Amino acid sequence: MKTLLTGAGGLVGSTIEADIRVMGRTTPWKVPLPASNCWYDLTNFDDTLNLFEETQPTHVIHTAAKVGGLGANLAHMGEFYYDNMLINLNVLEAARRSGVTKVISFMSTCIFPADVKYPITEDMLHDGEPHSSNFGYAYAKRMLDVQSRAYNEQYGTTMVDGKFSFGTKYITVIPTNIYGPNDNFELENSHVVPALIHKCYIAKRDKTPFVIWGSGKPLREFIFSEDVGKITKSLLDTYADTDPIIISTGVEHSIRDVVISIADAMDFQGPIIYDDRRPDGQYKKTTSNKKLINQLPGLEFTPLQEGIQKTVDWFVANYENCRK
Ligand code: GFB
Repeated sequence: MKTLLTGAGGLVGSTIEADIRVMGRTTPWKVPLPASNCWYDLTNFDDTLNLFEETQPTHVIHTAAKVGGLGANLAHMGEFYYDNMLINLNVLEAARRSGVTKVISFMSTCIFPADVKYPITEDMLHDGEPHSSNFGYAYAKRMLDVQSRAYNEQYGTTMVDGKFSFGTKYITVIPTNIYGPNDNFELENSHVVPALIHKCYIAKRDKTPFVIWGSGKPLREFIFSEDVGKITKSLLDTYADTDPIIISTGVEHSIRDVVISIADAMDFQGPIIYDDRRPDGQYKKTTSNKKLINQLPGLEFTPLQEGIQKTVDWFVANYENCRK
């Protein structure tokens, strides 16, 4: 087995061991890379095919994507659609042409229909429009499920010397809001946890208020990146189905809960302001993690406060060089 990991420098990718670790050439990466990492532009098919022909992997964990938080998706809807469509089409087609048998691709719980009954389950994926705040990204990500199923349909089982042999078994996982070390902490375009950690750091350093977007009332399920890395490796080894699988803790927290956890972890005592001129985005996206727990019984998740403390400690220790 020879595993290739795309998005190796990213939030989830940095928690996963792999034989070939691929960084995105478009990533403005500030942290010096270990020499073993290689750089490819996955929005370019020839570059991507060259990567697979050079390395000949048998399994792929595909985490590479153009990602961002609420602010970034609202401001760059078209780019999020275009870049992610190219990356996903290229990686799955290059994998297929190179004879890769198993691919795990990453989608996200924000791509489910906005108007849906809760808790969300995997079979609701295409039951309606995604939330208006990120429909470009959401539709591009949903096509990973379509492309994986289409390939399994056409290339899933092949006849070799008159005998059935398994071809592509391409699956998708659907994690909820992931947070942890090595994230993008950029103030305007990153996800809520890294953005607020960076803001709280500045508020404490400059003795200014800690400003939160929106009301703080929306609910999110947050999962620590190291847990997602472990779960992904287990699924790569054990998950034999081809339907998508949600990766979430099944525990919801309000944005206000997160704010308090970050202020505690940073030992911030100053004023906290909720700026209702900024959007709340989707109110909630409660998911069911029943399928995951059935697949990996006894699974334990890092509690929010512990994960936040680890992320704050990493950010403070790596402030000079991290993505911000
Ligand atoms: O992670 P986030 O930006 O995106 O979280 P989504 C947005 C929520 O956090 C909204 C609140 O309720 C915001 O009002 N928030 C408060 C903030 N302060 C801030 C801040 O300073 N920055 C940010 N970013 N939010 C994501 C998708 O949706 O869900 C991703 O954009 C991904 O693509 C992820 O799929 C799972 O949670 O709304």
